[in-house]
This record gives sequence, structure tokens and C-alpha cells, in this order.
Amino acid sequence: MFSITMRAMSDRDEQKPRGGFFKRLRERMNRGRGLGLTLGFAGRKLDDELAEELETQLLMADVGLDAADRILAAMRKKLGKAAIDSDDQVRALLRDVLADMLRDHAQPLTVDTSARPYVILVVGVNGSGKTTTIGKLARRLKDQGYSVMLAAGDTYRAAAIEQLQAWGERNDVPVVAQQPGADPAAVIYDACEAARARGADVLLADTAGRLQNKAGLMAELEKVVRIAGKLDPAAPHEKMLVLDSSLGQNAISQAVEFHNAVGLTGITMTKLDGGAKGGVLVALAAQLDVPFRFIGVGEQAEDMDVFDADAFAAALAGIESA
Ligand SMILES: Nc1nc2c(ncn2[C@@H]2O[C@H](COP(=O)(O)OP(=O)(O)OP(=O)(O)O)[C@@H](O)[C@H]2O)c(=O)[nH]1
Ligand SMILES: [Mg+2]
Repeated sequence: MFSITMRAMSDRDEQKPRGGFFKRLRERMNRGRGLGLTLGFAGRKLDDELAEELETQLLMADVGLDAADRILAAMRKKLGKAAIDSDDQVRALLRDVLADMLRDHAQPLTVDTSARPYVILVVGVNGSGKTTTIGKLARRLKDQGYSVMLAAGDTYRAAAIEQLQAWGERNDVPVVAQQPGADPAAVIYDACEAARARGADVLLADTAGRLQNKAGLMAELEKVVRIAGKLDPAAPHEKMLVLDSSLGQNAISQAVEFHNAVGLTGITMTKLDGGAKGGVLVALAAQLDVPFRFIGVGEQAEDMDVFDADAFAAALAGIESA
């Protein structure tokens, strides 16, 4: 039992990613190359010509034009007319500028245990990693002492329900599910009731990413949000978008669409262990005022941690330690 009603999921020692996680992020993101910049600028000044070269490299890393311009302006301000000493100097400068841009977005998820259940609705297009993220989160929250339940709100495929049940079994967490084809809003309503009856701290609700058309998907999500609010007007307390970071600029348009439809309260980025260069988070930070919650660097439960702006900026800049 918790003696206090509010507890940050990331207490002091939780806030910084464990050294092991930074190492994994650093090694796996773009195979250790972060943004993948070539650099080689020692002896040159950051003049228009060099700024253009750097801008091209940043755009190749999915940073987007807005953010690339901001990065360059900040670097020019810091460097002035001085010649660049070394690549290490550029990397350190880049790390500082990126961390400044990302810091406001590093707001860890906070579970309000007075809600019972604190409802986390997970949305995103198909294949982005929603169900896997729910499995990882269930494990993490359980390890932190919360009682957790899952809702199988993706009713389009039997396999989706089974996938969630497998995560439930693995973590010894109850799963509320109905038959394939059931109304997702009804499943989530039932799950909210069941979680309330059991006094569960957190309910993690899965949703489908697959529908014939986007308008249908968004209308379905709006209904789920509305119905989840029937028992507790504050629910869903977290509307978390799960985004595949290897989608580049497509990830930005997805985020904007989901935000317009349901009003996101958090974003979790997955698949930073693939070919993704991570720049998409910088582009998102420049365009959308939604906090980053977690980042995923693999398929296992431990391959996810709280988003940390300084560590992430260091990994993007290709610096060895956070
Ligand atoms: N490499 C890697 N794979 C991931 C990560 N997160 C999820 N995956 C994999 O991506 C695939 C899709 O993940 P799901 O969790 O099923 O995605 P979903 O959004 O629930 O997909 P739908 O239910 O079809 O909408 C699975 O094979 C996962 O194991 C990650 O951070 N890194
Ligand atoms: Mg799924």
C-alpha cells in the first residue's frame, strides 16, 4: 500500500537512465553513430558554407528544417567567428544545443495512485510497438510496486489479444479481454470497472492501429476516450502515442494527426535500435508540445527506459558517455 497518493514513476534514482541503458542506446542507435554526422570541420569557421554542409547532414538525420535552423543558429552564437578546434568540440557543442532543445520535453510519466485505476491509453498506427510497449510498461510498473491490469482494446485480430495475454502471463498481470470483433470502447469500459473493483493502481489499455481508413481509426479512438471517461472524468489520464522512430518525417505527421484527434499527453518512441538516427525526436520537439515519456531500443522488457534529454543528446552527438 502507498502512504502517499502521488508518486513520480521516476523518483530520483529513476530519473537518470541506468548506465547500462545509455550504453545500449548509444551502441544501438544508428549502430553507434547517432545522427551519423561526418564532420571533419577542424580549422574552419562556421560560416554560411559550412552551415549549409552541416544543415544537409542534419536533414539527412531526420532533424527537419525548423530544428536544423535552430541548431545552426545556436551553434553559430556559441562559436562566434572562432575557428573550430576539433570534431570533439563540435560534438560537445551539438550535445549542449540538442539537450537545450529536448529538455522541456523530458517529463516522466507520473502515476496518480488516487485514481485507482490510473488509465494509460496507448495509441498509434499498426506495427509501431504499442503492445510491446504495454508489456514493457507493465513489467516496469510492477517492479516499482504498482498493481497493474491490462485491457485488450485491439479487438481486430485474435492474435492481438493473444499477444497482450502473453505479456500478461509473463508479468503475472491480469488481462481483461473479449472476443475478437468486440467493441473496443466496451472492452476498455469493462476493464476500467474491473480495475476499479480490484483496486488496481494502473490500467494499461491497448488499441488497434489498423483500420480501413484513418478517419475511422480516429473516430474509434475518440469514442474509446469518451467511454473511458464515464467512470472517472479524468480518464484516460495518459493518452500515450507510440511512434516508430525509423519512420522519419512520417512520424511527425502521425503525431500531429493523433494529437489533433485525441489530445496526446505523452509520446514513447520505439525502435531506436534500428537504422533510425534519432533526429526525429528533435524534429518532434521543435513542432509539438507533448512530453517524451520513454524510448525503446529493442524487443525485450528491459529495452526501454525513461527519456533523458542529456543522455539522448549525447547519444545523438556520438559522445561516449552521458
Ligand atoms: N527492434 C525493436 N523492435 C520493436 C521495438 N518495439 C517493438 N518492436 C517490435 O515491433 C513489432 C511490432 O510491435 P507491436 O508491439 O506488435 O506493435 P503494435 O503497435 O502493437 O502493432 P499492431 O497491434 O499491429 O497495431 C514486434 O515485432 C515488436 O517486437 C523496439 O523498440 N525495437
Ligand atoms: Mg498491437
